Amino acid sequence: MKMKTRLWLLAGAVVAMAFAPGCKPKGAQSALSGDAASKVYVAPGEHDEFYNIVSGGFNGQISVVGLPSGRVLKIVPVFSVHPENGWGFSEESKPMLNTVHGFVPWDDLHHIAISTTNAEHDARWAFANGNNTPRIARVDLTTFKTVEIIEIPNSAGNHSSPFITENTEYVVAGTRFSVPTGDNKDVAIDSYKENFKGTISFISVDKEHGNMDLAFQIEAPPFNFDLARAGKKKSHGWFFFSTYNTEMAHTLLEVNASQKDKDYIMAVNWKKAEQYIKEGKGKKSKAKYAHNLWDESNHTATSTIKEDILTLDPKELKDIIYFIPCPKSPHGTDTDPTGEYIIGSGKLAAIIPVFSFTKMLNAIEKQDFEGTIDGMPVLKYESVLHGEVEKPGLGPLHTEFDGKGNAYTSMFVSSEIVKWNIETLQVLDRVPTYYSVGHLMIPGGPTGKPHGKYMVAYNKITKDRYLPTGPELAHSAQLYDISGDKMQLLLDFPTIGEPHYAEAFPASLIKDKQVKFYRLEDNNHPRALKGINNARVERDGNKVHIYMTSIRSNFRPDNIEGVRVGDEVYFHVTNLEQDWDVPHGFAVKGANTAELLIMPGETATLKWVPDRVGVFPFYCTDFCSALHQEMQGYLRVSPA
Ligand code: CUK
Ligand code: CUA
Repeated sequence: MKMKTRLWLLAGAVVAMAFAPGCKPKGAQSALSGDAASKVYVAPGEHDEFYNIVSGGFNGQISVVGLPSGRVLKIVPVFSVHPENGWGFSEESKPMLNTVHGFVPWDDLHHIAISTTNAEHDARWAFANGNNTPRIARVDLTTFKTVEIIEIPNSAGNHSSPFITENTEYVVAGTRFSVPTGDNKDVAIDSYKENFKGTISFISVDKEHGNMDLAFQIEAPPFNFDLARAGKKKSHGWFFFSTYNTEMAHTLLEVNASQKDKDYIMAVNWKKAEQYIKEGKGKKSKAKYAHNLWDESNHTATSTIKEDILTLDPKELKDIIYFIPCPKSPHGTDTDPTGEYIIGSGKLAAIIPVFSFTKMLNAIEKQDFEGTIDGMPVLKYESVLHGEVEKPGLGPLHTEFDGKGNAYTSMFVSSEIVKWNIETLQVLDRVPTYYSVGHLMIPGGPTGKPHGKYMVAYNKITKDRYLPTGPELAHSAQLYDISGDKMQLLLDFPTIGEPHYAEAFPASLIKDKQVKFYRLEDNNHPRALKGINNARVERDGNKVHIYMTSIRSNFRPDNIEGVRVGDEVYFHVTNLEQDWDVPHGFAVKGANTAELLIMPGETATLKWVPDRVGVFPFYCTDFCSALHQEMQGYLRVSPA
């Protein structure tokens, strides 16, 4: 009882401080060191050492940042439309944002997973989650383009994703919000415990092309699942999900989901689950989901609605799920580079528990359980525990690793990062962050091969770090040198959107694999042109197809007549350039469908239904040559 009161007091303090964020960490000196500038200076013409792939949070995008400079290199639309390049505006790209609810062009993107082989970054793809309308996207890192999005059925609040297994066999997603499963969901909300379910989805990834497929789902109790990690090396074949709201509350979670001193880490034996699926033990059911694929050969996306699902029920198959008690409302689990240690980050806990994979296996073998949940074994905290990090700070959220036996945990409430030794559990160093840090990132940090040179803190509160820009401020990232014993602050840099997780990998992995332009002869778009000769206008009923070319510095055709009010006009613009870095833009006065940006060798389509008579100029929006300003034309619209 006494224990409980203390935890409640702590929880109260945590909540109170969480409502007063942005206060400078007390007693903490700025860790800025004298030679910081030279360590982040990337001379003009030089390249950064690492690509940092950063989630954009509520903007639904990914930004690509160079490290150590902090320079933003690109913004990639993922669960968003993007006025910079016409993504979500062109007819070809719209299907990428299709869902069973129709076109959903904005979502909330929190986490990045970079593909791995043997638990090391191969950096072929970046995976990212859409939280709100549950989706997982795959971004091709040779084009930095979103090439696939798969919707996740039987899920809501897809926060607990994407996490990958060590050879990118699967991308995995857990439900934040449990929901009634299947397509028929009209049930009373207070029938939560009976009718709502958690779900863990295993999405297979094709080794060669990366294509995703919903392989199977595992039913889970209606807990809220938070961040997870796959086991690696010795723990390859397992998955570790943090859970909260194991009270199974469906209202006022702030209070009702913080009652118990411990929630759980849910350990999933996915190799076993995979075996059960192979043995035909999956139950067939239906729930619709969209699967959208970008085809680089015709520069066009297609969206397919699927519905067949295979589900495993761990109430019957009792050896796929085990629960490890974990204090308190954990926000994430992380597995160290060896795969032996599993770290829980209870955001309301006063310690950081470190679990041992070996001990977990022993406990399972000895059937050393303290009980069951729906028939699934609950292990004993002490028998799985390696040890606890004491007094780490307040509000532990996320942990990364340097590959030298150390872990680094972000402390949201006390605004600091704490470095500790995984074996001895001793706190070795702490540095303040300005201000409340959410995720932190070490290049290669979640893999078996971290590059323990830099660490980045992605902070939630910016306050006074930059020139003020009205009510909305850029979020702040901070770069630290972690090559020595003490962490040293090197650089503050503003970020795009609200970064949550990010990953980084050596630029050498991909910089020579970048697609510079698309070969015209490989362009299989049905409306593509291979040269200027076939530029033309074709009418098909009320549809007008304009086969247009763009090359420095003209459009053909550039005087278009014969279009009538109410026609569906399709501008199919092929960029004939065959050189790096020569996109052309396309904009028509009054077109409420916006603009295009067309890469060299690519065809893109702008659809517009003119609603009035007139002559409408169009022009290229991307400064492409000395005669860019001459790159224009007219569309005449006559009465219907
Ligand atoms: S969450 Cu943002 S700080 Cu969405 Cu990964 Cu932890
Ligand atoms: Cu083409 Cu400007």
